[in-house]
Amino acid sequence: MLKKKIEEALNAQINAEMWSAYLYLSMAAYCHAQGQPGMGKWFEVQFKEEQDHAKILFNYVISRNGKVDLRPIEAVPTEWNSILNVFEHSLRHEQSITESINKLFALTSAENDYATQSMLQWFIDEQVEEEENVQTIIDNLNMIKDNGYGIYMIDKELGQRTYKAASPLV
Ligand code: OFO
Repeated sequence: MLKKKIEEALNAQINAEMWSAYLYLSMAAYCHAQGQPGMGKWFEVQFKEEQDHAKILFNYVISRNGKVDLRPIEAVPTEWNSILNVFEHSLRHEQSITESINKLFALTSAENDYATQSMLQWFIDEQVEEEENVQTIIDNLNMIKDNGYGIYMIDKELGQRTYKAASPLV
C-alpha cells in the first residue's frame, strides 16, 4: 500500500508527464508550421514517450493498490521565436522534470519507500538521456546558425527518429 504522501507525489508526476506530452505535441505543431517536418516528427516521438512515462507511473500506482487521480492538463505555449528557441525551451523543461524526479526520489528515502525508489531509478537514468539528446541538437543548431543546408540536414536526421515503447513497464 502506498503512503498518501507518495501517492500524491506520483499523481502530480503523472500530471507533469502528461503536460510534457502536450507541450511536445505543441512543439511538433510549431516545427511543422515552420516547414521542418523532421523536427516535427522528432517532437511527435517525444510526445509518445512522455505518454509512456505517465503510463509507467499510472501502472505503478495501481500495482501498489493506490488511487490514480488524473488532473486537468494546463494549457501549453504554442508560439516560439525560432526553432532554436523551441529546443532551448525543451532543455529547460527537461531540467525542471529532472528536478521533480529528484525530489520524488528524495521523498521515497525520507518515507522509507524503497519499492517506489527502485521504480524511479528508471526515470533518473532516462532524464540523463533526455537532457543529453536535446543538448546535442542545440549544439548542432548553434554550430550551423542560419545555414539553410545545415538546417535541412538536421531536419532530415531528426526525421529518422522512430518511436519504440520507452520501457517494458509501459
Ligand atoms: Fe518524461 O521526461 Fe521528458 O519531460
